[in-house]
Formats: sequence, structure tokens, C-alpha cells
Amino acid sequence: MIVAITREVSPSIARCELTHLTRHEIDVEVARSQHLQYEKILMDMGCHLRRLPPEPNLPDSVFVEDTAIVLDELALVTRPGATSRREETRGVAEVLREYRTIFHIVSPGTLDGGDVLQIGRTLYVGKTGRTNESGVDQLMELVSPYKYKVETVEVEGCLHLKSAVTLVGENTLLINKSWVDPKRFGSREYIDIDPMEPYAANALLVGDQLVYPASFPKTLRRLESKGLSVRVVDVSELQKAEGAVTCCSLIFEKSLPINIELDA
Ligand code: CIR
Repeated sequence: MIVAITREVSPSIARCELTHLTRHEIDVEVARSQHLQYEKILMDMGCHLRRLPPEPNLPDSVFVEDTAIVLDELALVTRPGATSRREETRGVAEVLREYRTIFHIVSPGTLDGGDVLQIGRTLYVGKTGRTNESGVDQLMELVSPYKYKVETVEVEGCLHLKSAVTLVGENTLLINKSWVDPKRFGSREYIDIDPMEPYAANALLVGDQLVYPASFPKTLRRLESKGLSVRVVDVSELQKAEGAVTCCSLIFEKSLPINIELDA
């Protein structure tokens, strides 16, 4: 069974962190109904939803992706790069404990889940304002006994690695080449975003289906023309908070694998 952790939109989302965007008024009610629609799509796709209550004093708390990295063998609770977001991890960690053994990134390390792109047993980590060297070193130390490789990737012009590149098929990437170099991901096939839609590289892959924002119709056509199955959702109000579709959930297989072999 696939589990999706989400958290209701905070009533204080208007005070969210913004790095590359200008602040525009966010309609909280619209944001909530868009988020509900997003959750409904996840349920339609077969996810078991674990919905956390809203956090009135944590404006960005709907973006649960940044608070944890969930692997088959363990979960890593992050220490988000933005100070205003550090408290978000607590509620998420409590739920994750039901499914995985938990480890924590500790000071002085910082790491945002939006900077970690897992492809098989490689974790690509964006070098951004949110993730520092200590965060990457701690990640490496925690996951290398489980035979994961960690590769850092230069990112320019956007918030997180996954603003610039996400996985849209088993071995296919959706990428904004102005923000990240596709060669960093080896010889994988990739789909370019439409240059008129710079924020269009963030798609959420659940099984073999994609959740994708309604606001990037040109890139959507490129995905559909490749035969990908896409569920479209309007997340315009969450996009004003510099959010996207991957950041509103933590998605993982419920069951733990057996016979984990650790390195000596
Ligand atoms: C932030 O700046 O932290 C939030 N306003 C947006 C976080 C989006 N998270 C993500 O893409 N993983």
C-alpha cells in the first residue's frame, strides 16, 4: 500500500517564505480547496492519505516534502534551511515513526526534502540556499550503510533541486536545463520543459501516473505526447507560496522490506 502524508494549508500561508518570487495575495480558501483536490487525486490513485491538521503558526507547513526523506529502509527527518520552517518536522516525524525507524539531521546541518531526488539507489542532492555541506555529509553517513549513493548537483536560479528536475517515468526526467545540467544524471532520457514555463519541471510521480499543475499547458502537452498518464490539478494559490506538486506530500510504500543487508 502507498501512504501519502499531507498537511492542511496553514491559515498563515500568506506569511510564507519566498526566495525567487514576488509576494502576491494568497486566497487561503482557494488554496485549501485546491489542496483538497490534490489530496483527492492522490486517493483516486490508490494512496492511503495521512492528513495532518493545520499548523496556524507555521505558514509553510503544507509543504511536507521538505521535512523528511523516506526510503524503504528508514526515514530521515530533515532540518529545514529556513529557520521559520524548523518546527514543521515534529508532527511529520510522529506519523513517520509508525512506518519507519527515524533518524534526524542535526545542527549545523540543513537539508530540505525538495533538494533530494531519488532515482533508484542514488540520491541526488541540490546545492541550494536550503541545504548545506553538513546536511549532505549527515545524509551520506546515514544512508551509505544501506548502499545508497549520494551525488551533489549544482542548481542555479530556483529554490530546490526538484524545482529544476523531477522523475516522470522509471528512467525519464522532466528538466529545466537553465537551472540544472542534465548531464549530472548520466545518460537518462529527459523531456525539456517549454521555455515559456520555467517552473514546469516539478511533476509528482505516483506509481506510473503523474500529478501535474494545470498552469503549464505547453509542457503538459509534451508529457502527454510521450504517452505519459497525467492527472492535472490547479495549484495556483500554492504556487504563489513557491510551492509545487511534489512538495505537498511525502509518498512511500507502507511496508518495510525484509532482509535488509547492512554494510559491515
Ligand atoms: C519555502 O520557501 O520554503 C516555501 N515557501 C516553499 C517550499 C516549497 N517546497 C518544495 O518545493 N519542496
